[in-house]
Amino acid sequence: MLSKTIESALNKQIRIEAESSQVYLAMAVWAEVKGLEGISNFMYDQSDEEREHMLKLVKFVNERGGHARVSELNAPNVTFKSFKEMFEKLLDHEIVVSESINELVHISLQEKDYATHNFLQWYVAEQIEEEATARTILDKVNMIGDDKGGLYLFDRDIQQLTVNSAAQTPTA
Ligand code: OFO
Repeated sequence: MLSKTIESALNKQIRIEAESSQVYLAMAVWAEVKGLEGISNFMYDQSDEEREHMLKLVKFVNERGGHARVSELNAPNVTFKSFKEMFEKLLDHEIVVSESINELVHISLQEKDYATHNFLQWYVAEQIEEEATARTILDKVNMIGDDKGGLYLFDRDIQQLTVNSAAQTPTA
């Protein structure tokens, strides 16, 4: 059975994951409108993944005798000055999410809730991977700068990145 403290902390994370899904959905839409299909598909996939993260938490809270809360969400940014700015925001966002997961892990230890602590390790690992991906992308975007040809190739390459991360999902 979840303590009220843990239940409310997990519900806060449910909201953050749902907002993450919206953040990436907005990025997917913006990239699609700009004609960059690879980047857009990558963001649509990220958005789906965040929804999965949210659902995993929802199921966990309900299974352990809590009540998962479906709450209102903050609206995401829907426009960006450049692709560079968009990917910077992506990394910033993942860092904020990692901090939130770390805080949740801390609360689970304080509450001596080892089942929740164990469950959260998947999120800890996931955040390491997502931050690393965001940093890799940002490095590439910084190399490209304003070069249109580079952006074209990057748009094609990022589809490969999507394929790789999708291929890892079943074994994760
Ligand atoms: Fe939910 O994994 Fe990133 O934010």
